[in-house]
Amino acid sequence: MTKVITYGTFDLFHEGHYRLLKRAKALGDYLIVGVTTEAYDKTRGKLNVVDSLVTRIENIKKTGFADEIIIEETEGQKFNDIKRLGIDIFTVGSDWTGCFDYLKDYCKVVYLERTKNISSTMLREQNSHIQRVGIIGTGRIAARFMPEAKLVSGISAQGVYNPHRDSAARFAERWEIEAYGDLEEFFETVDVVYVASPHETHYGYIKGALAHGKHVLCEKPMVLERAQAEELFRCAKERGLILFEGIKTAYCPGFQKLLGIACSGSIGSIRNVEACFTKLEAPDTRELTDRRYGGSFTELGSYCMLPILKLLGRDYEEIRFESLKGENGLDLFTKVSLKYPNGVATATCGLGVKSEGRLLIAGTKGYIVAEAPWWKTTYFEVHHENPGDVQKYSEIFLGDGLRYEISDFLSMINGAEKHNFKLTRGESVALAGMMEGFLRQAGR
Ligand code: C2G
Repeated sequence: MTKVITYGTFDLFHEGHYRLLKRAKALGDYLIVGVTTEAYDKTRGKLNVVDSLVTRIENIKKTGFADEIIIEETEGQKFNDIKRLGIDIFTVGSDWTGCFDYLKDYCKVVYLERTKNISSTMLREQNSHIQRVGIIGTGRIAARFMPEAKLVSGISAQGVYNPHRDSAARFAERWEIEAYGDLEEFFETVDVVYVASPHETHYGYIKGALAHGKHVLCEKPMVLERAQAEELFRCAKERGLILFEGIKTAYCPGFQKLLGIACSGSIGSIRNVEACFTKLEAPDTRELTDRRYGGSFTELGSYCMLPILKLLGRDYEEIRFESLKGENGLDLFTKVSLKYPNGVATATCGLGVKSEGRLLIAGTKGYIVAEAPWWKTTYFEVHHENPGDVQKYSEIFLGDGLRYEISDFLSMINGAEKHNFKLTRGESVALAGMMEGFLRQAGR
């Protein structure tokens, strides 16, 4: 008798799960399915699991493919199960290709092709919660989005669009999704859109996606003009759609904790915020060669302006940009100084100058400091006049951190949260206005 084992969460049970189990069963005579517990999913960083363990088990039972169902509770359990249960074949979807090769010493490992198209009919009949996401753009950030989206339950990567069909095809092959070179066809096949194309193309793509009735998650900076941001938010509101700017820091749990403490009064009234983010880039990267939209402020300014807007607000009296430019006129280093009625702030961004990337929040009773990479906040300290009076805080930050914004975007779509307080529309509009002011001053 050939014994086969497979594992998964099997949340919001769909066609991809069904086909996986069917083919797993066909690999042998006896199929064991390991179902993850909520606690295990939490430790491996899977967010938004909706169905209870009982429901997920029931759904697997209903398929009739499983001869036995076990619970997966810990990391490293697979190895022990294979030994204990006398398994011949371990199988899982090809989105995990290579990840379980270490089990090859103990049994055969088979990666079954991931189901690309979770058909809309099956979704309508069985489950309306899964959002099929289409990705616009095939660059580095789009590639980072893929493994992160996989760890958010309720979203399934459907396809990618790039006017350069070759790029779309290569990306699609790597991530086992569909490639689209035709925007109309792309919009017709997906439920939500993730915009990860060059900055200046965001406006057009968002407008198109909203016109097709799609919710949009857009990479920062969402747009480069205040009026464009206002128009797009208005358009989304009129159509009952979510338009969401993805500045990952805004959604990560550590940054939320930091804001909570900063606003709790423990450092008194906030008077000064200094945020610095520098990242040395190779000279041939888009950030340092796109003469119109590249440079340090358009690239990193959203991160640095975020804590300033969150803590001191949008009503600054003055804003001043000072840049050091490279030979092609792009800013390699930009310092933004803001003056508020009761406070001051500086944002420092660098692509060609390296500095201490730190977030410092000074108040009338103490200060908070978070060292680099504070934009992926995992640790910060609260200090007071007495140098011995220091509180230390840490918080989890999983993977690339995009999963937090994806998870919040989904919650908004599903109506769980009415307002995106983590990054409000007003704050996104203000950021677009700053980008506009900066580009105008730079003569671009
Ligand atoms: N799957 C698939 N096609 C899809 C979606 C999922 O073939 N469109 C497969 C996955 O590759 C996996 C199974 O269905 O083999 C269950 O998927 P999930 O519920 O997402 O579970 P996962 O996080 O992949 O768990 O220990 C857990 C396992 O390692 C994998």
